[in-house]
Amino acid sequence: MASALIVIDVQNDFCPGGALAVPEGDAIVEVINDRMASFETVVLTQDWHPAGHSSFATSHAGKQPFDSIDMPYGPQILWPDHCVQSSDGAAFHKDLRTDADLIIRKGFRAGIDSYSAFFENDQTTPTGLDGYLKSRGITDLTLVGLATDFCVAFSALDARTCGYCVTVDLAACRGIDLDGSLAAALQKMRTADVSVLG
Ligand code: VGL
Ligand code: ZN
Repeated sequence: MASALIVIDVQNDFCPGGALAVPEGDAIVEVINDRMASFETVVLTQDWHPAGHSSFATSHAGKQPFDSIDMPYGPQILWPDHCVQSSDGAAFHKDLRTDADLIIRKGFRAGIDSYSAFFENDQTTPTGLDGYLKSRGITDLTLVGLATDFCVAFSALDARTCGYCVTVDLAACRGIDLDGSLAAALQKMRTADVSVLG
């Protein structure tokens, strides 16, 4: 059994003071750094949008952040501009250990969002992470990071689809919780046999 720690989107824009701040988003940084010591393989993900990305409310006339729209691939929540490529907001939290084996960027195509570390929001376009992990013989994943109810949950569910044994460690996650999204995400993960700790 080979396992990897997947650290989702621990970036300035998701921390207090950031453009899409997750409450207590920075409180998990030291917890995650500690967890890294227990894994031989560590992967970081980085939300990485071009300016004017289609997931930004500012790209749609008359829309506000947290409105929903229909995209060709399905419904999409609109967000404040965040994690714009090479901006300070897109950088990892300054205290996060970044000596990882792989950093995978996602959400870099203008017309499609990518919550999951495995597939973009069309649920079809792969990011390449599955191939990386499988070719290294990794079978078990522990997911931590931001936000529990979006990028962590979507990644965990796709990881189950890809056949991994998946744990989400809630002590090292924080959620956005938009209209009950946190409870719904926890329920979906448990139903999909994700081991939800905490
Ligand atoms: C995320 C909303 C938009 C996340 C990323 O990391 O959970 N949420 N982009
Ligand atoms: Zn994003």
